[in-house]
Amino acid sequence: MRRAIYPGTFDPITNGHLDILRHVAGLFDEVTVGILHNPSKSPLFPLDERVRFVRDATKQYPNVRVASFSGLLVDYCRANSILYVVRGIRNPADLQVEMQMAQMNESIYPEIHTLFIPTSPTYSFVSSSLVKDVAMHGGSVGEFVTDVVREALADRLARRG
Ligand code: COD
Repeated sequence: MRRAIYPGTFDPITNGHLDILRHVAGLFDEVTVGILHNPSKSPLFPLDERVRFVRDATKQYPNVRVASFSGLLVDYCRANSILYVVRGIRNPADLQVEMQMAQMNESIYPEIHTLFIPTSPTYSFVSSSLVKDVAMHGGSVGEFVTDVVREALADRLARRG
């Protein structure tokens, strides 16, 4: 079985992430969206909410599963017989960082390979950070995230007063 992981923080998942996933779901038998659980970082959304957003956004793909992981990505891959890591590339700056990560991962676990997928121009400027920033300042983010995420961002905003 050809297995891949699409790892990330997904705080929260955006339509840019989903655009990459659409391609990957057609390429592999099983794709795991691997959500990093890193208690030392402080994401806006806790892990269980990020998992819920991704589950909701990927429910139309029968071969996509959602999991969280902590520790090294390559250790998760080794333990789950995953040989491909998929990453989205928005611009040259992404590529530079991603090349370094891919080479580090491959030096630790030589069986692992990273596939880079260029983002569609429609989403090349979208990031989780910018979406949060726009939402937190009262802007509209409906074209960048799912309805579930948009509502959760609005809810956060309302709770902040
Ligand atoms: N269009 C297309 N792709 C996009 C878009 C967009 N608009 N926005 C983001 N993406 C892509 C990113 O390029 C990335 O490929 C993926 O979506 C996930 O993005 P993020 O921002 O949610 O996730 P990251 O980049 O913070 O994830 C980093 C990891 C969690 C993968 C990394 O830190 C990791 O592997 N950590 C585990 C510890 C480890 O193994 N460290 C050693 C690394 S060498």
